[in-house]
Amino acid sequence: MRISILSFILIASTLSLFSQEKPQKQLKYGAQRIEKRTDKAMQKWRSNRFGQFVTFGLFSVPGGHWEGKYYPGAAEWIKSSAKISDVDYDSIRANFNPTEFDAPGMAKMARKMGAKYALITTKFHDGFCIWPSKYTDFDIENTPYQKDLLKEFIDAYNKEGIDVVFYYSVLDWHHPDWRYDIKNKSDSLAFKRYWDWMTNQVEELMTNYPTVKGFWYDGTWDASVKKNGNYTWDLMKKMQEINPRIISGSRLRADEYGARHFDSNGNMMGDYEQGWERKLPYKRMENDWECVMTVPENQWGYHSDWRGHVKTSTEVIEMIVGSAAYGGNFMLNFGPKGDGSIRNEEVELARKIGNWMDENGEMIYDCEYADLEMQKWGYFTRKKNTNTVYMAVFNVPVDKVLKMNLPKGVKVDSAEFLTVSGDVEIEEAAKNEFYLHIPKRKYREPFVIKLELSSGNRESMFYVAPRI
Ligand code: H76
Repeated sequence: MRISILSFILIASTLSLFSQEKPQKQLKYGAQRIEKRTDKAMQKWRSNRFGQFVTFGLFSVPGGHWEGKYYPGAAEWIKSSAKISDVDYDSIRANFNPTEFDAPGMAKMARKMGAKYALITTKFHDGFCIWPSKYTDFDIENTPYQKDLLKEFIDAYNKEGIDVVFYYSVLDWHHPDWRYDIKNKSDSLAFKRYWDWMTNQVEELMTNYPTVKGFWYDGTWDASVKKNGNYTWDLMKKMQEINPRIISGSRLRADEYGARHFDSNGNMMGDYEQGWERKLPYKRMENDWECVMTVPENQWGYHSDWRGHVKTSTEVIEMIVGSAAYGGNFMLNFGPKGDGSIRNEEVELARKIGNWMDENGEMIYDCEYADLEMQKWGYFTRKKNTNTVYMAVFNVPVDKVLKMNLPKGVKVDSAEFLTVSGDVEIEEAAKNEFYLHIPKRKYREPFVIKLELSSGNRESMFYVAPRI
């Protein structure tokens, strides 16, 4: 009898262990929603897929060198790496005159590269603002340049049909009220003042540049932010009050337990996952996400002396494709020189990417995760809510046969090269296994094959249920 009661308890408790969901915490400052945003603004953001990131500020003037010394670290961090005093760093302002910053020319270059949206550093960690802000003197108004560079940028890019998102650093090396941690009452008062000041700046940005589509916050990893998750919630709410369509990455947010990006229940806080810096997931993702990538290993602001590996156009193209293939966006960073001009390496790279995007962009824009088993030759994308699937081939097999396993009942109705000439021959090699035979020749560039699939499932016109 005893044994049976004991085993009953054992079985019951084991069962409840398996059946019970993870305990959900009651959160006041967690995720605003569980589902993906489906509104027009977010759909547009998602369909953009490829963008340009521009990192520009006072650090662009020293360009990785200080007092004759070379600093190998990220050039935009030079105040920190070269231990530059506030007064000395401030003195860069006297030499900040980016007369070669050609916003219309840059916008044209970005459009030709295939960028549908752009991100620019309005205020980096150093606290310097590239717009005339009524809340600080540490801004572009107080440099020989004087003009509003941010306005030039957003106007020029919008004119080329490119959406603009603002990078804004929460961390601020310049503001006296910024705190890394909250250790006492005075820290907490100072940090509150800082947050109010920052909120004013965000409001100023949204009011003065009303076409801004979103905010890309950075520098939110310190204890001060983690201990004040409610502040990040308030800022998000404030932005939504000003513009309900505004888009914000997950990096802004922390909940009341200090969990960042994803709240203590595992739900994303913000409209897209913003943690993909210089890396890509290369796996199926449940949430919207965006990758930001540098051209050299780790330089965002202008560094006059790039060392180590510099990405080729083919590598970057593979990352653009690899992002779209897993339902994400990709942003390539540019660091204009102190005078505002764009270095030759970046001009050339943009041109090469643009040539490819011009021919093959059809497989990037408005495309999503195809929900097909990826193969070693490259990546699949699917035109949103259709049976049109694209294959981007980066590794051509020596026998020139591209193989794929498709879900049960799914067939390849047609296959054709998007831009290169020649025929693609379809072979149904086995159940659910298709081989595409392509002409036996040398392929010098990654190329795209467009497929029309049909579903064996009469219930659905799609080969798989469309996902948003
Ligand atoms: C760390 C850090 C910053 N976040 C990247 C987007 C760069 O701005 C880099 O300096």
